Amino acid sequence: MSRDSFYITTAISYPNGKPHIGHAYELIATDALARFQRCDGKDVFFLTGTDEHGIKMLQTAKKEGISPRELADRNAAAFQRMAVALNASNDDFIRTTEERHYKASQAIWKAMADRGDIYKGGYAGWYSVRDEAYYGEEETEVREDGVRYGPQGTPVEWVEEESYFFRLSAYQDKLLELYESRPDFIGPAERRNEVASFVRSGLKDLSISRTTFDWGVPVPGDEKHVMYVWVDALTNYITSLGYPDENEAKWKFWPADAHIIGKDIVRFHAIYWPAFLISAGIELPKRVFGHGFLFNRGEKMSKSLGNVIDPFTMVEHYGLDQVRYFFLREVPFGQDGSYSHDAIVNRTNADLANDLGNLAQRSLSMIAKNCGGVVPARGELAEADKAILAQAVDALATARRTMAEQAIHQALAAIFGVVAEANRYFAGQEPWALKKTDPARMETVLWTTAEIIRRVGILCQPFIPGSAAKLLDLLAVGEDQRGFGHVDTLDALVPGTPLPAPQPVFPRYVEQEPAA
Ligand code: ME8
Repeated sequence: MSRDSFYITTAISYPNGKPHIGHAYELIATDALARFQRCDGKDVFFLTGTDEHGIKMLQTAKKEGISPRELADRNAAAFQRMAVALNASNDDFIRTTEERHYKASQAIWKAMADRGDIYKGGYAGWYSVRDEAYYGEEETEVREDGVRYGPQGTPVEWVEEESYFFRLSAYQDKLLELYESRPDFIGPAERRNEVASFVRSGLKDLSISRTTFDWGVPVPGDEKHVMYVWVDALTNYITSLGYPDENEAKWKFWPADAHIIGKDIVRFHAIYWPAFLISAGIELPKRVFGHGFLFNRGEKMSKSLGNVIDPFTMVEHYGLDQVRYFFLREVPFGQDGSYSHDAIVNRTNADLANDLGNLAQRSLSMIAKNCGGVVPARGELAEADKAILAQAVDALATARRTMAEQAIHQALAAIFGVVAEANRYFAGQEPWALKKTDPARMETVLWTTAEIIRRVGILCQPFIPGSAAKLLDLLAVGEDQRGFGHVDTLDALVPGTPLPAPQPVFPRYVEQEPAA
């Protein structure tokens, strides 16, 4: 039987600058969602990449005195390095300047044109280069500084030129029907309400080509025009699966299970993208999820504002799994979040170093010292042992339910709830006292604790993959015994199996003394 497939994507980032924490956050979260389904036995395809066309790229390149391609090459390499530094498990990294992507973008254009949804006209209206978005006049306002701004607070400029249009207005009712009949299409719910009310207020046809520059995918049959960057950008999600060659093996992953994107670009994914796909006769993705924005102690970060924290530096400073854990646990996925040095240190020291790290270190050291370095003997399990082991099984059920709706923080809360309870269990059972009074019971308690660590280690893999692997290594759990199917068994840790010498897995963050 073939395994169920699961396709998940991040947005593709503009490589007009280096990656920032917002990009890292989206990649880490999507990676956790992808790894979760892999651990649960699905055949997963996970895509990320860079969105290299558009006026923003062109203008930045001009400012730096290089070509847009040089700019794209330089920064796309940094985004690729970031994916490696974050231990992202993406199966492909797409760059929209690749040949395969030109092919896919021109094919979807032709499919929409064949459907009669593309016509030539003239555009006159407002455009935000920062958002690469067209806005209706009623969405803009002139502020005190005399500059006109769009709804995301970025300046807009007047554009007037020959342009192809997509008949978006013809899709208004179909889109409303879609949001109605598939309430899970857009998440979280507040994003769905925003999108639906925007669509209800009326959709105008969309300008989908430009003639005043040539940095983009040429319009098939009229090479004076290049495609509007969002037409080609959105197409990346099917380029990677081999579109338009639907015989290509990877096409089985379509439709996508989830597009994970930031809340600022939900409009493109929940309005334009389904309209393009319906027009081109392609199935719709199952879900578009708009996560929140990260703020540095409450301040919005952006390349243009220049208050960007480098994800590489952050990982080097706090440790990769510490950064991954902090963002996934601390910020309810879907809401905005803030980070600060103190919040990262407090959260990771409390949950990783103290709760999980100490529990593992204390129990495994006791096993090394008192049980001859092998998996302890398991006597009959007491109610307390069974209760804590059952809690890990419940946490898996909770994690499955919450991860299916991208509530990553809730999945982690359930898993670390087990860790907190396991600490109470360990303290309450006092295996160090049992050593003298009831050594057989001590072994059972240590076995149960090791078994809890095995279960938690398996459950933690999607979120903190490197550290979870170390924990499972310390328990000599085989590589093929680490899927979620192996959580609910009492037969995995076989008494008498030799264990490696215990090693601390989660170092405590210690504040450095300021230099004298
Ligand atoms: O929007 N916090 O690219 P991009 C959290 N190329 N997420 C953030 C963030 C922050 N401070 N800043 C940005 C684009 N993001 C387009 C996407 S998809 C076909 C094309 C998120 O480099 C943002 O919401 O501006 C988006 O999902 C992703 O990072 C890339 O942003």
